[in-house]
Amino acid sequence: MKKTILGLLISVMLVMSASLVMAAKPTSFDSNGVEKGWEKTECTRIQDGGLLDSAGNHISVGYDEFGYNYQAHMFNGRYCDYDRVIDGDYCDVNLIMKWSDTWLANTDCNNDSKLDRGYSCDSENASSSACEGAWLTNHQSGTNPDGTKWTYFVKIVYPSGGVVDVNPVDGIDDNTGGLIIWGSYVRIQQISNDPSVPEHGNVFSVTPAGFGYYFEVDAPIPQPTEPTIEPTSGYVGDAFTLVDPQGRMQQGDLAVFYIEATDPAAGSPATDVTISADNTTLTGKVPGDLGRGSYFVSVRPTQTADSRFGDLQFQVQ
Ligand SMILES: [Ca+2]
Ligand SMILES: [Ca+2]
Ligand SMILES: [Ca+2]
Repeated sequence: MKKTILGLLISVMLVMSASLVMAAKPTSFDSNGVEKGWEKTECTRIQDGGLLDSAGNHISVGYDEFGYNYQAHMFNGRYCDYDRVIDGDYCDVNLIMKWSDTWLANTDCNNDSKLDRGYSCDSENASSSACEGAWLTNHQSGTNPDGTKWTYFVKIVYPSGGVVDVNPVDGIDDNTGGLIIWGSYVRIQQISNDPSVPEHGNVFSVTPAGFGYYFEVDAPIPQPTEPTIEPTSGYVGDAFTLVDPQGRMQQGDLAVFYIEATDPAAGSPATDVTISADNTTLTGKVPGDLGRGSYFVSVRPTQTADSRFGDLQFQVQ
């Protein structure tokens, strides 16, 4: 599919200029008296002015005519305009890109009049996004010849420690399992919805695909937190607390304990169950008729209904 190929080609265009000269004081010199170190100066922000694109146009805060909003780390426009030249191929494809500050910052801190890339890895050159904490997403959409709509989403990251493709040499990063792109990056997730193919949902992802797994900071999309139960073991009659940060429980739900690999509908509901008003917290007591063993706890509206979310393990002593 064309859109898949497009997805592989897109990157954020580098903003460049050589016009802004910063008044940085030299702090060290080589044996010939040539400056080799400069005082750290304030970073130049877009709103300070002076940062230019490759065509010599000033960039400013907000969206430009192409669809870039460098201040917001976003592009929202036509695919054909991502190269900062209006028109071209695939103008009927909508494109949204987002990127981390490590991928392309909204400041110039090394005073070369370009927005920085990978500043935390190379504060002197700051010209390569191949740096831990760099990520980019593409979200493309369009209309097929038959009138149906398609969407395509891809998450690209710089993997911690860099790409390794040695064993086996197969274009897949040995550490993350992600598909290697542009030599230094991996695609950790691709989602396609296209009735003409057909494709519906996840076509590829490493596990887990959330950015939060790869980077402790700078995660753009908070991943929903899965439910927990505390404690995870105890005696019959013991109190327990089950928390679903997503608030998917409903008043009146049951917390059914059942032995692994048996039918939950034949399990035993917890006693003294109460659910908080915000539907995030269920408290109850381990049912009194359970023997020792490994159980699962299913939160469900009725004994025979589906679980609200993934069942949780509990060990009865
Ligand atoms: Ca173009
Ligand atoms: Ca720079
Ligand atoms: Ca490999």
